[in-house]
Parts: sequence; structure tokens; C-alpha cells
Amino acid sequence: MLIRIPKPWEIPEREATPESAFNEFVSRRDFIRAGAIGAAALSVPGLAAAAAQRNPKFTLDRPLTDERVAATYNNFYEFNQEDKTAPARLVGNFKTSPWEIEITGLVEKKVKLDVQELIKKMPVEERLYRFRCVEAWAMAVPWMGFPMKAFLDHVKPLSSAKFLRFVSFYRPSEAPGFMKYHWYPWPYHEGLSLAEASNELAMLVTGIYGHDLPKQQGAPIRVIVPWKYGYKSIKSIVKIEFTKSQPPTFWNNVASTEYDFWSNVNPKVPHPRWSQEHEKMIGTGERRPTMPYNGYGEYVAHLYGRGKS
Ligand SMILES: Nc1nc2c(c(=O)[nH]1)N[C@H]1C(S)=C(S)[C@@H](COP(=O)(O)O)O[C@H]1N2
Ligand SMILES: [Mo]
Repeated sequence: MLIRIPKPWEIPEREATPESAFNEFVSRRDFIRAGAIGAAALSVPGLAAAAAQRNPKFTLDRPLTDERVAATYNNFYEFNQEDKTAPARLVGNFKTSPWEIEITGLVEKKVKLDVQELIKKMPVEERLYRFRCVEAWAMAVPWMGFPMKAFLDHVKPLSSAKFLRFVSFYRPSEAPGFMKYHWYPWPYHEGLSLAEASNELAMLVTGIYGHDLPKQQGAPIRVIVPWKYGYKSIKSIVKIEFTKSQPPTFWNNVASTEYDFWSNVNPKVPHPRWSQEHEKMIGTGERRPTMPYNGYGEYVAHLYGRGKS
């Protein structure tokens, strides 16, 4: 079989838009296949589940995405980039427990935090959020986790810290994508300004649908920033560094003309290769108009003045 490996200059999120695949995000066949791996793909209730109360402040304008669809339609290039149902099948060797996050840079507590210990200290809650990928698919899911602000109060950034740099795991023996797509600037890395990370909406997420995160959704801990395109919501974090200047980010490194640091959801700014005016819900295929800041403008619009979008 001939699999065409994309060249470095051919960008990431391009696969999402072949029209046929686009019309039926999760095909019948994929759905049935997903069912076969369901037991492994959806993890059992864990620590995160026990503590979480739904925060009633965050309500949705659309139905929740089917749990199994969310767990089997994934972007996680450390595992696979051609087939969104593949990460769920390829996470078998990925060890997500025990798991430490290194806290470093311009911060009082330069420590290694065990994720399960951290969760015990944090105000874990459930929030229903919209989620919008830059490829123009969307979902709506109940995340469990804690406000990033609570984490910041715990580790105490220095006054010189202005940005956070997040780094994902890099263990080629546990995930095939590192070798398969060796030209990417691994490990996956992302960033937020300290003001963004302090915003009420920003979360560190450890669970979904009342249980721990399935590995393919970024276990054991990931970022969720619902007003930004999905690639800002970095999965399976091993390091958080506090910095003075804006950190480089993975997709900006790969294609700086297509993916900028801020990457706020904006229907008026098309991707160079497709419109962002509409989105399609995975599972149902429902088409909806894209909302500025993914509908979260009242929380975050004030963060963006001149030069930031
Ligand atoms: N480490 C890592 N984080 C990542 C990605 C990735 O490839 N690697 N993909 C991003 C993209 S493009 C999206 S849309 C979301 C998908 O999250 P989901 O699989 O939970 O829907 O994860 C983001 N975080
Ligand atoms: Mo994405």
C-alpha cells in the first residue's frame, strides 16, 4: 500500500477539508469501528470524576457531542495525522500514569508536580464548553478540571513572567507519530499570555464526560482555552515554563502564515485555504455560523487590543 507522506511545507490541518470527508465527519463505518474499541477508548471513572460538580455558569447553545464521537475523532499528531479515528486505536503504549509536570522559569515554585497530587489540591469542576478546531469542525463537551488561575495561585509566577510555555511529552517508543512525521518540531509546544491564562475561561483539564480523559484526548492533563482554535489546547503536558517574552508555538513554527500565536476564533479571518464563517458539529454534521471568540467574547474580548487578534 502506498501512503503518501506529506512534505514539510504541506501543512497540517489540510486533511480535514476534503469535501466528502467533510460532509460526513464520522462515517458509519468509522462509528462502528469506534464501537469495537469503545471499551479501551473511553476510560473508567477516576479521581477527577469523584470531585467534580458542574459549574452552572457555563451553558451551551447546542446539544452535547456524543461521548464516543468526541473520543474517536481526534487530532493528536503524536499518534496519527491522516485518520482522526486512529489516535484512539494507537494509544495502547502511551503511559499516562504516573505523570509529572515540571514547573520552571519565572515562577516561585520551581517544582515537579505529580498530576494526581495536583488534582487533589485544585478546585475541580465540570464545565460545558464549545470547542472549535481551525479545520472548521466543532464539538460541545463537558470538561472536568480546574481554572488555570487556581494553578497560577498555587505555583506563583514572578512579576517578570508575562507568558506561559506549555510542552507535551516526547517519547517515540510510546507514540508512532514522532518518527512517522519526524520533520515536525517535536515536542508539541504552545503558549498563552499570563493574562489569557488568568482568564476565568482557561482550564487545565483532566477529565471529560464524568471520567478521566481518554488518552487520545490528552490524558492525564491538557489545556482548554475555548475561545481559541483547538490547536492552542495542548494535550498531555509535561512542562509549563513561565517566560518574559512570547514563546514559539508548534503550528506557528510549521506554517507561520497560517497559524499565529493568538489564534482566537474569528469568522471574519479566513484560513488562507478555507473560510472560517461556518463550522460543522462532529457526529451530527450540523452546520452553524462561527461566533467571534467562539461565543466567549464577553469573557475575553477585552484582552485583545491593537496588534492582537
Ligand atoms: N500534544 C498535542 N496537543 C494537541 C494536538 C496535537 O496534535 N498534539 N492537536 C490539537 C488540535 S489541532 C485539536 S483540534 C485538539 C483536539 O482535541 P480533541 O482530540 O480532544 O478533540 O487538540 C489539540 N492539542
Ligand atoms: Mo485543531
